Amino acid sequence: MFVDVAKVFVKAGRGGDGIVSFRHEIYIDKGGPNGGDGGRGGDVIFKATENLNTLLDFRYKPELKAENGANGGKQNKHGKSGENLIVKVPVGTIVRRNGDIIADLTENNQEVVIAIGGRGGFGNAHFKSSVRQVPRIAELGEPGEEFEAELELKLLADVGLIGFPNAGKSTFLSVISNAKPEIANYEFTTLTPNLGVADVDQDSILIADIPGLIEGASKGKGLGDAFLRHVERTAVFAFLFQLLQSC
Ligand SMILES: Nc1nc2c(ncn2[C@@H]2O[C@H](COP(=O)(O)OP(=O)(O)OP(=O)(O)O)[C@@H](O)[C@H]2O)c(=O)[nH]1
Ligand SMILES: [Mg+2]
Repeated sequence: MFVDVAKVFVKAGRGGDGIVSFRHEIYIDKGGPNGGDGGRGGDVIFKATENLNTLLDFRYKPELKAENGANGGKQNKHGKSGENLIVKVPVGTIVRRNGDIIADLTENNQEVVIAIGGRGGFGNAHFKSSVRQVPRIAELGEPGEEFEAELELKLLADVGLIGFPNAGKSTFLSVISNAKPEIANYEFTTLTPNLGVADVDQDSILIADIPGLIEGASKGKGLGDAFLRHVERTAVFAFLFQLLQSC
């Protein structure tokens, strides 16, 4: 199934807490503070990949959480940082937060931090000074960023094939590229975009074939016009017309 919009809850890891601890050694009267700092919370990172072309996975995984940082330990032990969560998204994914674009992943392997992990808290060892030899305070870790991210996929093709249903768009794509789209002699054979790669000299171009448009599509007729988002960013449109109408 092809899905080009999705909402996911992203939650970066919480920073670990710093702790209060003092050295306890037999021959040392008053041990100094040795409470370690908490580790940093993991980030939620989106990574674009050419191997995906739908946001379908996010329908089943609506919550994306990175790991929390661990608390600090005795003997100045620094808490372990939380692992970053790396989430693969299709190239062409736009991420919004409250309607504002915060990321547009247009390149293969591009990575963007979507939600930042919280800072770990300082342990009491951090607060030792000449005037404060026995600090009994430590900080709590900070929460990671969390919010609902709105995802929209706008495929990034070089050429967009547009036309009435049954005009021969998918046939054209099947001839000039490696794609094997469904072809049939009825309207709306193509229900979701097909992508094909065509080799041109030493280069290759990406071609998108989208469902046919009929008059009134902007008002929802046929399959509507929402699929136009996938050819919004193409450099070239190719309009296909049927020259001979059999009757
Ligand atoms: N005679 C002739 N038939 C063609 C040509 N190109 C496509 N067809 C036929 O036209 C019909 C529709 O072709 P498709 O490629 O499925 O058309 P489409 O524009 O993708 O249609 P939708 O996906 O429904 O929008 C099929 O039966 C094709 O075999 C052509 O150049 N000449
Ligand atoms: Mg088609």
